[in-house]
Amino acid sequence: MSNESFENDQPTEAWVAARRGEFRKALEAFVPAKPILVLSHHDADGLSSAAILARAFQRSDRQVQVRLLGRGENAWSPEMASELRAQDIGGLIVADLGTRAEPPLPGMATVLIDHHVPTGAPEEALLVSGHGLHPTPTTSLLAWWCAGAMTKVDDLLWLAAIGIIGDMEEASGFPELAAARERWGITALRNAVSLLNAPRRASGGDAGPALALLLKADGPKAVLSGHFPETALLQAAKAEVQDALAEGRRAAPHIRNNIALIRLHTACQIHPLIAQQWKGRLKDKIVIAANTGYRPGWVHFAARTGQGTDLIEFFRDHKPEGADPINYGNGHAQASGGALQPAAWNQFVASLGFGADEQVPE
Ligand SMILES: [Mn+2]
Repeated sequence: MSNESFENDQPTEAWVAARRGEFRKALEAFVPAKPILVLSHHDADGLSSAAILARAFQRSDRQVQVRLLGRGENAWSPEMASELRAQDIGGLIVADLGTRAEPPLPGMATVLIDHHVPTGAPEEALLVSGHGLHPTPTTSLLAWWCAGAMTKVDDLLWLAAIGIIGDMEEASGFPELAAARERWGITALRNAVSLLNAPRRASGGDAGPALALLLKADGPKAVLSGHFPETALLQAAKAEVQDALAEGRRAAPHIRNNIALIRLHTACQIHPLIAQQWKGRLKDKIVIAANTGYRPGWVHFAARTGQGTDLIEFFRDHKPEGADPINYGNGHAQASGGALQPAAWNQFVASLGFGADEQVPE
């Protein structure tokens, strides 16, 4: 990333124009006769990023496929590498999935679009990163800026807003959000985000219907209206998550020193929501919501803090043996988490000062 286009760390027009230029140039290395594969995260920001890119490629007469990464999946895992090698693609875009030094598929023309704290800077791929900018653009906004290098995307601005709201950057003051709010209405946008985030949080964990809606809807009202059959699937997922949340809210935090630990056991991905809720009530604590029911053989956890603690550093300082760096302590300074197998979890909570009651069977 070049320094000359920074001004007070804000994403200026010059910064955006420079990224568009780099993106356009990176696409020249994609093989035109073969489909482009977009790998993306299954939350609202990742889904909207994938939809923006896929729709822009379609408008540019490029073949494109989207592969959402679901629970327990990682773009840099050996499983994903072999899945990628088995496909005949002309280029790869990795959106909202983090950043590492090595490309997911060495030798493949690759663009990474992301806003998390990078765990390495790729040499072989283009990195479009919002990290370090204030306010920090979400992946959806970065994707929308990049897509503007290919085609007209004004009508897709609502998708960028979906990611901004989904990643809780609503108060960041991006003019793009203000414009989307004016055109599509903030209530419809917020309600759409809530619905789109439901399927990946539900026990089924399949965000496919949410993506399908974003690939064809012309705005948030079309996501919500029921005109498309996927909306009913999202509503059912949301009802299941609401039930799990109602129960999860009854779990009391266990406190040691400056750590509040909340134990959950549900197939729904509610641990980030529970951690977020307790963060507001336990302002001087690091809140960790741990879920033993999300994926068999694993403890998944979300951490939030309202204080100045850097959670990336906190997790580095308490890293147990056997923690996989891809699945542990990444994300943002005030919103992190991960997944540990029982032995590593037990070591982790013991190092925080918790007793036997927080251990899980190994
Ligand atoms: Mn994101």
